Amino acid sequence: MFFVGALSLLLLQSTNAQRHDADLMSFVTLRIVVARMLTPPVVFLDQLPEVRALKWEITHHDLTRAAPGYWFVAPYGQISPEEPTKKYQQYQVGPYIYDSDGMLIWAGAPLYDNRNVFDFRPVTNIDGETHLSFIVNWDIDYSNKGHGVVLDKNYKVEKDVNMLLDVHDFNMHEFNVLPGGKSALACTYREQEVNLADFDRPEEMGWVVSGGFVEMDLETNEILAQWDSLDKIPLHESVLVGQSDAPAGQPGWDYVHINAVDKNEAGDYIISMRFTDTIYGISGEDGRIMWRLGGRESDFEMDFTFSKQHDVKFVSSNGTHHVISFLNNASFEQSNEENLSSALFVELDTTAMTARVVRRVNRPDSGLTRLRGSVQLLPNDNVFVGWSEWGYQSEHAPNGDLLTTARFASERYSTYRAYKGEFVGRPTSPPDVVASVYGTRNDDTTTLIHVSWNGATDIARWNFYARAHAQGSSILIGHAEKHDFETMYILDGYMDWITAEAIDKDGKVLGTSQVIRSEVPQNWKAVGFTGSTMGPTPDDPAVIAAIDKSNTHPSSSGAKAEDQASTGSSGSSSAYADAKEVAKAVNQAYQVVRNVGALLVLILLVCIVAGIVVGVRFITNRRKTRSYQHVPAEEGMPVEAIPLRSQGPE
Ligand SMILES: *[C@@H]1O[C@H](CO)[C@@H](O)[C@H](O)[C@H]1NC(C)=O
Ligand SMILES: *[C@@H]1O[C@H](CO)[C@@H](O)[C@H](O)[C@H]1NC(C)=O
Ligand SMILES: CC(=O)N[C@H]1CO[C@H](CO)[C@@H](O)[C@@H]1O
Repeated sequence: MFFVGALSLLLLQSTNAQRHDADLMSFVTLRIVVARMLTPPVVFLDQLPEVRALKWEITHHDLTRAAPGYWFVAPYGQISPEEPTKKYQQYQVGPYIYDSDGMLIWAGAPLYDNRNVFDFRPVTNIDGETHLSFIVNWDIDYSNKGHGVVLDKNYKVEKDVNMLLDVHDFNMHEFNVLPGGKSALACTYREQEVNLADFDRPEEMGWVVSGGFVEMDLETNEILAQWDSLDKIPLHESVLVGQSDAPAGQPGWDYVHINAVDKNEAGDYIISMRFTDTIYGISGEDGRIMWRLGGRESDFEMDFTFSKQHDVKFVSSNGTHHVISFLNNASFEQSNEENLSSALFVELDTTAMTARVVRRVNRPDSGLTRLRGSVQLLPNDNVFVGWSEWGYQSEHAPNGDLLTTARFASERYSTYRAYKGEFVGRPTSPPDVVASVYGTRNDDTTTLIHVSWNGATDIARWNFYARAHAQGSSILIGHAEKHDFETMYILDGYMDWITAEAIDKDGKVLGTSQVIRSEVPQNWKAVGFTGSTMGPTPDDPAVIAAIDKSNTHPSSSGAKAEDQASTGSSGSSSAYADAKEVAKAVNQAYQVVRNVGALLVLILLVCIVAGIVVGVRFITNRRKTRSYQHVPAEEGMPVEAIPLRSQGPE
């Protein structure tokens, strides 16, 4: 009777969960549900992290000219951390790597327990390898102000720096690891009280949020350099506040809104202030403003305009002549000065004081990026632009041709910045395998294997092995090309003690899973099995493999059936047809389980009415399920205003 309850709960849960999540991927290997029975009989459902990565909508205009590499994004629903009671249970926000077809490579959400991260990027300037860096959001209980993290290719934390200053949080805009990886730049926001003399009101005081940056030592967490706008950028440069505005209380006028910082080889800095429409060159020697580009007090003769810019970076610089890149969103929440946003590459001559646009990439859908965004020059001279909202991003050839556009299938998420780059990922945990066995007769069983390896790149195919018993030798039972994050493999027979082996394109073994037992129905009779109540016993894979070699039974192995229609890239068409048959059989088996389950819901209800305690965690699971619908958005609030002001914990 109790397995009945367990089964029904499982079924209820899975049907509920599917309602509001068509825009999310789901996986067998990353969604592990274990039903355990104890004496006295109480049903537990242990649910490990469920990873639900975002799906993409992608248009490739010319994939042949796209730069090699993966996409690095950090989707979030709302910027501020959520209260524990409302905490979003499913793992969708956080650092994610995809390939250019939107295939998931790494779901990093479990690493920081579903916390928001920002500015997730590949870092190539430390040594010969690609590292990963990002900012982890502050804790809701304010036990941590957030931190900057660098991971190695094994996804191990290499550097983890805290924000030591008197600021509210580790600001979300920038974590810029400098060449060599010894230090990194970050933005700071500070609440300060100022005299309004600059607005000809010397008798008045008001609060402002100043903008600054720090250079932090990644080893010691020491602050190597810091700079703040308060005594450097007067109020009247701001386009957000005016001469006659009433003074503000805390947190104060967000009068500059720093959103990017970079450093050149000469040791000077470049910063972007969104609310002065200005890019500033800051001397590394004494912190003075060397020049202003744009805004009310531009020092340059310019052949262009820009406003509300983001992600200002040096492309090249020799101290006097610079090429810089930035996103000219030309707009913010309340108004726009231009009709569309663009990525700009500008050549600055700081001797003649001229600024010329050398490259412009317009937003492909002619829209406006009012918030956030990023621009990245790729090694092959393509430009990769993150337009931010809904993860909209595009890649452009040197001649301006649009190569790819993509966005999240979901409008519930955005990413602050988006990056592209090559990366080798070698997780230290083994591949994840799940196998299950179905069947109605002893001679008619099917084994369904799912395998994935979160974060592993370069897997070309999977080899599958089984054993006749725990100590049996491992026999190759088949292989499948990897075409998706998770690979499904179906074969005839009851295979057990299964392992999966990840193989790269040269045939090298990248990693091997642990030996796992195949899951079987809790009650074989209930799923229509006609043989003994004990169910079938595991087959000897050596026998099955031998049959396969003799080629009398093409469907028994080597046939691949994937979730989506197969690309038919491997296996003969007859093998594929056979695999489809097998897949159908398995589906029917699922169907049987489902129908049985529906009947059992009734029985379950009877149990509950009778006062029998079944499934103490039913309520818990319902709450988890419901939170699929709870996708927070900061309604009615200017998104960037929320965590960026140095407010105390709310
Ligand atoms: C910097 O580059 C410009 C243009 O390429 C060149 O004219 C100038 O002499 C260079 N300055 C230094 C200090 O190398
Ligand atoms: C923006 O678009 C409108 C209508 O399409 C046009 O009349 C206007 O000139 C454009 N403004 C700019 C600054 O390009
Ligand atoms: C093309 C362009 O950049 N347009 C506007 C950008 O923002 C500045 C300053 O706010 C406006 O003056 C430009 O017209």
